[in-house]
Amino acid sequence: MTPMVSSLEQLGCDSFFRSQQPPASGQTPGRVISQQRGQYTVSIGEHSTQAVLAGRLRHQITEREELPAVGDFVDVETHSDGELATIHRVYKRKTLLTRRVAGEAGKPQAIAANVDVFFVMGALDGDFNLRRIERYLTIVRQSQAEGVVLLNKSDLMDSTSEQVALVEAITSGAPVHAVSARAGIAIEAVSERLTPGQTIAFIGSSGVGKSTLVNRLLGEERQAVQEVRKRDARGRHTTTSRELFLAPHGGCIIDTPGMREIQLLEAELGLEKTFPEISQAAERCHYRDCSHSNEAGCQVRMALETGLITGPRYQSYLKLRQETEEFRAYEQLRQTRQANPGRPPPGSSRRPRRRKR
Ligand SMILES: Nc1nc2c(ncn2[C@@H]2O[C@H](COP(=O)(O)OP(=O)(O)OP(=O)(O)O)[C@@H](O)[C@H]2O)c(=O)[nH]1
Ligand SMILES: [Mg+2]
Ligand SMILES: [Zn+2]
Repeated sequence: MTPMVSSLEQLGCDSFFRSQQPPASGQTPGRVISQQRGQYTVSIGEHSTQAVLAGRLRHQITEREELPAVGDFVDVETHSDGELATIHRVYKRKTLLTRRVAGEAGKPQAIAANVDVFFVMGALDGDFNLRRIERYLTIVRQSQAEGVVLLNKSDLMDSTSEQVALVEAITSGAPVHAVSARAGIAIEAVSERLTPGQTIAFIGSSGVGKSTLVNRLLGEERQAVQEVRKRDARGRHTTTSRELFLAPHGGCIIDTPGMREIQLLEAELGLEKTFPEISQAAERCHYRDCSHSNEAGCQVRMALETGLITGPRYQSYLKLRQETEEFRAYEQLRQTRQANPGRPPPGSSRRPRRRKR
C-alpha cells in the first residue's frame, strides 16, 4: 500500500456520489487513480490499494464502457491481508469521456470519468490544428464536461493573439488561452480551475506539453517528459497510461497519453454545442434526416452559400457526423445480434430513407 494522505472529499467525492446508494457493509468508497490491464489502483482516502473486479460485477458488466476507468468512484472490499481489494460497484458518473478504440470497429473505450474540465491542448509552434480542436471539443462536450483550449509553448512565439483569435472563432464559446507550461506563463488559466473537489484533465497530441504542465501544477517532476522529435516535430508518446494525481492545494489532475486518433462514438450533443451555427440551420432543413449534401430545402447548404457557415466548418462537421452515424449503425447491428443470437444480421427490412416532416 502506498501512503497517500487525502480524504475522499479532496478526491472529489461530493453530494452527487454521496447521495447514491451507500456502500454495502464491509465495503468502502474510493477513486480509481490508475489502471493497468484489469488491475486498478484505488485511493480510499488515507492510502491506495491494488484492486480487481469482483466476479459478480464482472458478470453484470455487459458494455466495455461500464468497466471502471480512471476517475471513477467505486466501492471496494479490502481483504484481511491488506494486499488486494475487490471492486464491487462503479458509481453513476457525472461525466464520461469515451472514444472508439483504434482498429476495433465501434468498440467504445472509457478514457476518464468524472472530469469537470478538460483542457484540450495544442502547441503554438506547429501542433495545432483547428479541425482537431473541433474534434476534441465535440468529444469533451459529449462527455458533459467543460472544455477549455490551451495553446502551449507561447514562450517560443513573438505574438500569440492572431492564433488565439483563429481558435476562438471555432470553439463556440470555449475559452482559449495561450500559455507556456515550461516557462510558467499564464497558467493561472489552469490553476484557477484546480480547486478542492474539482477534477481537471489534459488531452491532446503527443509532445504538446501535457505532462510538463501537470508537473508544474503538482510542483514536482512526477511525470516523465521528453523532447519532441526534430525530424517531424512529433511527440514520442512519453506518457503511456492515464493517471490521477492530487494537487498540493487541492483538486485532482488527470494526465493522459497523446492520442494519435480520437474517433467519435455517439456525439449528437457534442456536435450541437461545437457547431451551433450548423445545427441551428439543420433544424430548418426540409427533411429531418437531411444529409446536407444535395437535398432540396437544405438550410445548411443555403447558409453555406450565404457565408453564414464556412466551408472548412461544414466539411469538418460532415466528417464528424459521418463518424458518429457509422458508430450508430454498428451499435444497432450489435444490439440486434445480441438480442437475437443466431439470426441473420438485419438489413433485409429496409427503412424508408427519408421521413418527411
Ligand atoms: N518551449 C516549450 N517547450 C515545452 C513547453 N511545454 C512542454 N515543452 C516541451 O515539449 C516536449 C514534450 O513535452 P511533454 O510534457 O512530454 O508532452 P506530452 O504532451 O506530455 O506528450 P505525451 O506524453 O507523449 O503525450 C518536452 O521537451 C517539453 O520540455 C513550453 O511551454 N514551451
Ligand atoms: Mg505526457
Ligand atoms: Zn440539410
